[in-house]
Amino acid sequence: MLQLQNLINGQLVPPVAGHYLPLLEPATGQPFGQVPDSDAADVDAAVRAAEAALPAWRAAPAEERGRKLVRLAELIEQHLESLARAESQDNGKPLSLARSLDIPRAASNFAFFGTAAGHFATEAHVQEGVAVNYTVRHPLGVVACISPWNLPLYLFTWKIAPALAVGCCVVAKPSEVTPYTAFLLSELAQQAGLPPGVLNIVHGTGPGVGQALVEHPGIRAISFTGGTKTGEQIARSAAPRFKKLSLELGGKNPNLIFADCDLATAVQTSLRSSFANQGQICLCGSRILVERRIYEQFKTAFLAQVRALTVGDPLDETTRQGALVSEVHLQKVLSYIELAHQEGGRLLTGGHRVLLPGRCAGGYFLEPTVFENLGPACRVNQEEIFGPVVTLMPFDTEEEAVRWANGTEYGLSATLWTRDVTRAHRVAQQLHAGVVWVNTWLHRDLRTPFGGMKNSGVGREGGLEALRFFTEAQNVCIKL
Ligand code: TXE
Repeated sequence: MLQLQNLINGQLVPPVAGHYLPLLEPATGQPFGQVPDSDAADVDAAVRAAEAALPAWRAAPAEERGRKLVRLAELIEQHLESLARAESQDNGKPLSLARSLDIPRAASNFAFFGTAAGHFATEAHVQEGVAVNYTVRHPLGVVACISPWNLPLYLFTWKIAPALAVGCCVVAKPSEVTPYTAFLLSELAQQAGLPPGVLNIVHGTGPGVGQALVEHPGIRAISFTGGTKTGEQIARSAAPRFKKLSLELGGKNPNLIFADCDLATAVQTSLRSSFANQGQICLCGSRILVERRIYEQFKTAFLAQVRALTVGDPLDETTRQGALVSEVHLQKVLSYIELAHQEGGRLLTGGHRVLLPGRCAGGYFLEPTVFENLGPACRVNQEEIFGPVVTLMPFDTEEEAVRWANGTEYGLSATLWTRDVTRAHRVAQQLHAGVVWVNTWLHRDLRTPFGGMKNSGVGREGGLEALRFFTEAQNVCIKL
């Protein structure tokens, strides 16, 4: 049976108290390993190792740090297949998706921030004849990176890479639901030559080791991705200790589809933005608002594609919908399907658990599901479901579409389909969303800031914003 371990001070070690949690495979419902159920003692050992490694790591030239991160990116690429299989086994996503999205983007994170560190400019201001002011951006020190289960290695590395690039040392905690690839990264980090203590990985539950990490006095900043409720809890714990926070939280993202759009592309991309990763991506477009005069046309074409999505064994190359991450999460999503019926929704396709034969008989599978006839204010259109469930709504005016799009507590992303470039700019800038895609979805340029508005988050990750987050600015003034 696979037994994962913590990475502390460059060594793979068991949890101090010797407690473990079971690792379940979502596609089968069967245990395939154990993960440490670490506690405050493990966190303390990790923070002390990070503190010991910090002086040399932060003093190293950015280019030297960067080379190790780029080496780690190369090792991830060399182990792409084994990492993709581990990701698929742990999370339930199709192997094809782990191979094409999750693992390549984890490598890109290290490659991008490994080179960005060398281009991390600062600023100076000259007061002619009086003084020169320049800004020094010092690494914060030992920081915590905490990530969710939906894109395990992708989001884990998305935080770790910029922190290491600017000279911080990291204590990282992956989700206890999908820790496998984070464990495999521990082994690659050692091969890449990261000095002991620079990167430490502790496994365990949120309320257990996660809370201990957030509260530890040696942690200067917390970069968190996960649910809005959890973000609230972390902010409450961090506030009295004046820790810097970056919170990437939930979403309830709208797709606005205008009649002048490229309909075939809008349908095809909406299929991905609705159901990729079984709808378990915070950036998924779960509310599809369609201009009334093409509503029936869009609906017919969209439903035909949804019904063609194969729900199956994630290891099968033809599978487009794998398993949801856990029985608990599957039941949560099924409860929202029941709620949609109660709120007057008309089920257009899906809506049922899928029982597969063979090795996947005990897996957590669900049909991709589409409802219509639900108003913008109902709970199904207000609350994050985080599964393969979307709603279709016809709108009559641009103003109505923008009002509905903005009408939730979230503001993470939005997708806009129109050929009218003036409308694209006008509507995009009215949307309360940290990321707006026009005629595309999930396109990422790592140089750009990423994050949500309203209850979707605080702070920005990605690009120079991420590097800046892990530093604190000092202004030096020289009198002339
Ligand atoms: O989140 P949880 P999950 C959101 C997505 C969904 C959620 C799903 O919208 O709501 O994440 O991921 C740890 N102190 N996003 O269920 O439960 C926990 O162990 C410290 C948004 O995993 O919040 C796990 O490692 N840590 C995002 C992590 O927090 C605690 C993109 C997340 O757990 C803790 C992806 C505590 N008290 C998913 N409690 C975006 N906006 O980009 C839990 N944890």
